[in-house]
Amino acid sequence: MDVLEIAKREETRPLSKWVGAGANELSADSLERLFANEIPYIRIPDFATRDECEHLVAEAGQHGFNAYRNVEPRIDKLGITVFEYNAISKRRYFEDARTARQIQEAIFQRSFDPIARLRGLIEAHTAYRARVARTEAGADYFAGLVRRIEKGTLIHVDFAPAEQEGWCVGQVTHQLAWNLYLRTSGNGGKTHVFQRQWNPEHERYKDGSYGYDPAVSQGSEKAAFEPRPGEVVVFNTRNFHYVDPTADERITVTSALGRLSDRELIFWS
Ligand SMILES: O=C(O)CCC(=O)C(=O)O
Ligand SMILES: [Fe+2]
Repeated sequence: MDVLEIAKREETRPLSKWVGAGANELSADSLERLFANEIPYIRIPDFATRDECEHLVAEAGQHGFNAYRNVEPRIDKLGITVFEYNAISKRRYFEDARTARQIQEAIFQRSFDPIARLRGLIEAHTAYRARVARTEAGADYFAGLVRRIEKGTLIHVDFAPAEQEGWCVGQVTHQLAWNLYLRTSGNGGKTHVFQRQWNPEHERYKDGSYGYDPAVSQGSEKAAFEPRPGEVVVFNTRNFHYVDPTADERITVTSALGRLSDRELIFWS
């Protein structure tokens, strides 16, 4: 093999290290670097005030949380996810999405709407338009769970092209998640992100539910952050990631944020 060919191979070898550190502002540049997997996350400090966060928690508390099916350790949430409806049906998903949206509207109206705020930031600081995902037939997805992850998560990825075959959200080219941290504790609850993106050969590490054997992340750099109330953190969920258990409460509002084209982003949960 000649030198040129070796150099070419080096170029195409997947990165195992971040090129840069996490960013502290959402900009056209930081967002592109997140899509390109050059940086581990974008933090947006003071996205919401403590008061706004507490109001949202109080309003969400008026409604019943439910646990993800077949997820251990337990994760509670308000709202629905496409992932759960793989085992039910698309028709039921869009029926249930209406009810979930009504409940969410009631909560956001009495506190504030983090999706509208994030969309505003994206459209002000980048060239993308952002909207809640919708089918070609005009059915709206649900976006924006209120979620309690207090016992931690397994190592996993969230990547619709691999998980949501036949759903239009499965057409995204890149997938991020944003979490607005409403309540956190200084005691645990860190989020860890590996510089390793899911590909089909990783399926042999799958543990039967949504988690993967930790060996899947061997040899890749890891970044961690300890979230603070009021901040939004955005990261690329095609990377393997997990959350530590916490001794106290850990509540977020969250959704996926996918890139459909070089102009268009969609939200869904
Ligand atoms: O709660 C977090 O910090 C991240 C949870 C997670 O796995 C995700 O948003 O995809
Ligand atoms: Fe995740």
